[in-house]
Order: sequence, then C-alpha cells, then structure tokens
Amino acid sequence: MPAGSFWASGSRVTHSEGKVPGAPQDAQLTEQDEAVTDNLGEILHGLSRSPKMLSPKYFYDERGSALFEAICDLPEYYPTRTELGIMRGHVDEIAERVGPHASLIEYGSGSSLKTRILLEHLDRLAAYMPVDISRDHLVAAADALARDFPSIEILPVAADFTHPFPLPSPRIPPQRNLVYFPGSTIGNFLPTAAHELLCVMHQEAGENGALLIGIDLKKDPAILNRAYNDSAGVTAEFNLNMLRRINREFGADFDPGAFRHRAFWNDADGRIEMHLVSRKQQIVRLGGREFRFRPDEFIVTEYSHKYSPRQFSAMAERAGFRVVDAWTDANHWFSVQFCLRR
Ligand code: AVI
Repeated sequence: MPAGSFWASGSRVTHSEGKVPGAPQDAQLTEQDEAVTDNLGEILHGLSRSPKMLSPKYFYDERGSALFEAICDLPEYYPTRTELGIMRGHVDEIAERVGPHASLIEYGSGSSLKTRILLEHLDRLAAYMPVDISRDHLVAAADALARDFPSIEILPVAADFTHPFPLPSPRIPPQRNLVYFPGSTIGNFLPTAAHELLCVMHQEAGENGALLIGIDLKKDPAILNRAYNDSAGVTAEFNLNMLRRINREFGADFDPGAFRHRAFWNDADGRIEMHLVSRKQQIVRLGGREFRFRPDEFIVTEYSHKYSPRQFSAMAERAGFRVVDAWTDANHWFSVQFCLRR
C-alpha cells in the first residue's frame, strides 16, 4: 500500500518506542505519533488547483485496498504477477548480491508474496523492518510474518516513509541495510518526489547500504492502456471509490455516479494518468467550500510513471545509488533493480 503524496508532502514529528530485548516480536512497534500533515487541507488545496488533483493515497481505505488486491489478479494488470515471476526466478542471485546478515527494510507493510520470497531466501537475515503509515495493516502483516518466520526478528515501523524516520536497532547488528520497495510504487510519485524519496532511501540505507526496487518499464501503450482500463471495471471502481472515501471521512457530497473513470497513456510525460471526469455541470461541497465542475472537467487521481532502464539508472545515480544488477521478464515489461550506495 503506497503512502505519501505524489506531488507534495508534510513534515512529521517522530519518536521511537523503546525496544525490550527478548520481548515478543509483535510488541516492538516503532511509531510516528504526531501527523502534522493536514489531509483535509491537502484535499481542499488539490480541488482548488487547475487541473483538480487528489492524492492516490486516498485510494487505500479498506475497500480500496481490497479493490487493489483484485486489480493485481486481473488478466490485464501484468505488473504484480510479472514482478513475482522475476523474484521467484532470480531470488538466489538476489540473495547472493545482498550477502549475509542484512537488515531488510521494506517500504510498505510487507503483506505481499514477494516479501515472503525474500524472507525465505536471504542469507541469515539480521532483522526485517516493514515501514507503513497504516498502523493496523502493518501490525497485522507483521504478526502473520512473525508466526511464519519465528527465527527472524521483525520490527515494524509505523511511519510516513517519504520523510526520514528512525530505524529500530536489531538484536543482531546487520552487515548492511537493504531497502526494499516492490510493486513499482515509485512510479506513482512525480519525478521530483521520486528523487526525494530515493534520497530518503539512500539515507535510511546508510553506509554500505543497498536498494532493491521494482520498476514498471516502458512498453507498447496498448498493453498499458488495457492494464488501467480492465474489462471487468475493477480499476474504474477503485478510482471512483476515492470519492466515497472522501465523502465518508471528510464530509464531502460527491455523487460518484456523476463522475466516470478515465485512464490513458501520456507519452510526453511517460506515464499513465488516471482521472475522474465530471459527467455534467455540478457543485461539490466540502469543508464549508463549494467546488464547481464543468461538464468533462476532471480530477487527476493518479500518475503511474513508467521508466526505461536507462532513465531509472540516471534517477538512481542522482540520488547517490549505482545500479549493479537488474532482472527482467521475457517480455521486458518489468524490472527488479539492485543498487548500491555510491
Ligand atoms: C500501486 N501502484 C503501483 C499501482 C499502479 O499500477 O500504478 C496502482 C494502480 N492504479 C491503478 N491500477 C493500479
């Protein structure tokens, strides 16, 4: 589940809960307790812009997360199964590259099969630290992993990973930190925000640190357009669900039936854009304000940038990483990149 905004972000105050040696793994949560980010303010600001924009982080309420899982299983949506295939096919080489006694720091809750593949194959992991803004999701996923991997110290961190956060200290001192960011979620950040995120990862990786990251590659636009316009309409439902969430949690009066899903490849900017397009002239009320929509006026809800290996390598270099290995599938649709700190 991605956290953080794709065009802006707020600052946070953090603290670490003291770690009790020998305590059960699910007790050792490190938590950021004070969100300075004002979500309503961010939404109002986004709706005041031209074009109107809402952050894709609002996709992921309970229903949105379930819809995203359904998207991952759709025949048209290739990224999840392609990345999983790459991980299954090359995990021994990945483990070789990473080396023994690493601390695995995952950006995201670690509920995916890809995480389990790494936990099964990395050589004598020092610790596993999933980092996610959604505390409940994080704790549930960490507890499930603690049951299945009792010999690995699991230290969940509840934090907005787009900002530097303190890492807990594992019992076994790690030989290196490996930051793991699967799912091509980096593509949901604007290039400047993606750069900033890579810089934070560089900092968290520390001396001798490494990064393992999933990148969705540029490809035939027809394949991309199909992946975000599935025939069962699940992506459309996922997109429209954002309006239901904003109604429920922030008191807006969006009529989801008065908007339609649109997704298309924008070649100039190298990204899929997802929009919610107003079917008519209408006014939406939120936070004591009124937002007018013309017929066909749209809200941008997501960008999903696709990179060539060369573009990603240049972006990694700018953030202080060097790509030392990369694995892909037979179609060259997706790539898992292994980078070291320069
Ligand atoms: C989470 N993220 C990488 C997905 C993507 O493909 O950009 C989100 C998504 N949006 C529509 N379908 C999937």
